[in-house]
Amino acid sequence: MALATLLVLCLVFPASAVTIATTGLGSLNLTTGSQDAFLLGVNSCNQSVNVTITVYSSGATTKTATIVVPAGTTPNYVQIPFSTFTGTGNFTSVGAIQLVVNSSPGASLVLDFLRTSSTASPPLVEATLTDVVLVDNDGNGKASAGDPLRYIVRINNNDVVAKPGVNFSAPTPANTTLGAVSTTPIARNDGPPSASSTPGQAFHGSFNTTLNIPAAAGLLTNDFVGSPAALVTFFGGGSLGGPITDNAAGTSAAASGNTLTVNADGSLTFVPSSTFVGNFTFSYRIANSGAVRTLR
Ligand SMILES: [Ca+2]
Ligand SMILES: [Ca+2]
Repeated sequence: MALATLLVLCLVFPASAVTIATTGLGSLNLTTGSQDAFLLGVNSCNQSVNVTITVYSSGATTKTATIVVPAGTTPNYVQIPFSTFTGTGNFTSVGAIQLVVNSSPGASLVLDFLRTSSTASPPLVEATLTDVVLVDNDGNGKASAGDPLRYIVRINNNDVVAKPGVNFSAPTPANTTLGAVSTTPIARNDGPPSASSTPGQAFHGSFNTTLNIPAAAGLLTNDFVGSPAALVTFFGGGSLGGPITDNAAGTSAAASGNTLTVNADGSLTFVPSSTFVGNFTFSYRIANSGAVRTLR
């Protein structure tokens, strides 16, 4: 699986004066892995805007290119080859990258990412690996012998089609002892297959009858609980109203004469009012020690 370089950038609008730390990236080589272009990911853009990218090299030289991000269907990807940049700088010893967006009043541009890429769109499935010094024991601002690091792998499905069976493998980085590995849980929707469910279908209850869903058939059964295994932490919203954090797992919440109890293991009990007919919806949140995911 490909590992893409993901860059954290300074986004600058012309009206605001921002001082650029032109050595902050520490002489980063953007051509590593035969990369020869930037790829700008655009989440939304309601009108055509100009984006100027300036690459600050060591020695205070710069490379600059201006591109047009078109309005229209998104997500959109705009590739900017290094060869289209002008100036005396380079891409092999980079200290900073600056984006300046020029637009008319009323323009709305939401950028997703700027990364190096030799292709015109990201791979359908990709993984990014980032690392951070968790404790800088000697205070030198970088990884040293004995400093604990945290590596974070993010796997993206950039396609509109589900990708089951994705595996990630990577060697442990040199001079690193691998410690605890945690994975982020993913919650998936539950409920009957249609709004007009029938007896016998999942999460379907009978008129004026308490519905008991055991953990083995509960909210977590179709979720990826991650590691360490996530549990339900909160529930709310939907027919219950209010935010999802209104109710802690293990408690009961009432709405219009109905009572819902959701437990940490994903089991639940729904006691309908004597006249209740229809759909009763809510959201729940699952979390482990590493991350939080929310879904209905
Ligand atoms: Ca250090
Ligand atoms: Ca679920």
